[in-house]
Amino acid sequence: MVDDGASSRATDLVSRVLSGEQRAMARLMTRVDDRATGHLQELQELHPHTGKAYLLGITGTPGAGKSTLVDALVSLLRKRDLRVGVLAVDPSSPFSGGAILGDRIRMQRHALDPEVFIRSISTRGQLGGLSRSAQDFARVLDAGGCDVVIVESVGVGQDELQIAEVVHSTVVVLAPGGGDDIQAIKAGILEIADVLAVNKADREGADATLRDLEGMLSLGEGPVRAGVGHGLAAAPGSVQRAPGEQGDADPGWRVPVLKLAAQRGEGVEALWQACEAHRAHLHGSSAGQQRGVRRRQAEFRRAFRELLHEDACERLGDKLTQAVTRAGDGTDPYALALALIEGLRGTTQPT
Ligand SMILES: Nc1nc2c(ncn2[C@@H]2O[C@H](COP(=O)(O)OP(=O)(O)O)[C@@H](O)[C@H]2O)c(=O)[nH]1
Ligand SMILES: [Mg+2]
Repeated sequence: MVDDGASSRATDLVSRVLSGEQRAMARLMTRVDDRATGHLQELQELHPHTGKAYLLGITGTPGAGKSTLVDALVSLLRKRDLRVGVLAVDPSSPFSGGAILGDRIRMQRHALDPEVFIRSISTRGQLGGLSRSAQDFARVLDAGGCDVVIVESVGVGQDELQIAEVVHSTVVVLAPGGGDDIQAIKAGILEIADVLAVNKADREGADATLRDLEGMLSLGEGPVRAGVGHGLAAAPGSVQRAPGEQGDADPGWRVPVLKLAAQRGEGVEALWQACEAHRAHLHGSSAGQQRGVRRRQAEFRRAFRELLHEDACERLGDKLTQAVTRAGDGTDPYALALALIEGLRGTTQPT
């Protein structure tokens, strides 16, 4: 955990990242993943060069069309000559740490573009792994000159809630039919939406899903407002967040509800405009400032928790391994953990 002796190499790698070299960015991300010696110093060296990129989260039910949307967004952003990073979270393969094949194939037309960087993230069982990787990787992409960093995550479990802490704006994508949208709503992912999108508008059922969604939103905390004019066809509406609602209560922002046909690229432009509007809103509002503060506090907490844990493991060394063995005998795990911590206290305090 402690950085030692890697400083000249670190500086070289960092300066290559700062000059936007893709291979250097990939290398640094791998070093971060591996917790390689010196990686903390490298991240620290990057820090002053970050804060410029717009971090956009795309989440929603599996199969809703998130990757298709990301692909279309990348095309749109490239037309505007923006440099784009894509981080894809793959909770389905916690052991592989590898790329998501389908998404890779889908995005292959961008893969050769030197202005597009695509990387998958897996948690690898690290403490706070997903959000930490997303945050650190986004930082590398930011420092490497990406104007926009898109983080795609599946709206299942706690993952997307963690990701929402990392990004500036969150788009929740739902698709008609199958009841997945209802599940998503139950799982609370609507609460993290800054922009809502119903994809596959080319299919039957999109309008019904939209109506369901509106019904639920009006039953929930936020009153449904009149249409705002986003997306395809008639805009279904927007939602005002209620004060005290879970997540970032932001009474100044109406969550637009958009219709999309990502596969045909329809509605993508309107969706990007809604994201830009949210970005501008965050920039100019106290709610945006508060959100920034909360994001940095969450990041600090994660950093502190992880480094504390690593430090403790390092100092315990063999004692930890022995304790794990003893725990297998049926020893009370809490008593064992407390005893170890008590032992650590002894090592930090002068006798
Ligand atoms: N009909 C239709 N299918 C779509 C649309 N967008 C994506 N799909 C399809 O939906 C499936 C899942 O898409 P994908 O982007 O992988 O979803 P993800 O799991 O949310 O990332 C794929 O077969 C896509 O081709 C759309 O606008 N209309
Ligand atoms: Mg996907």
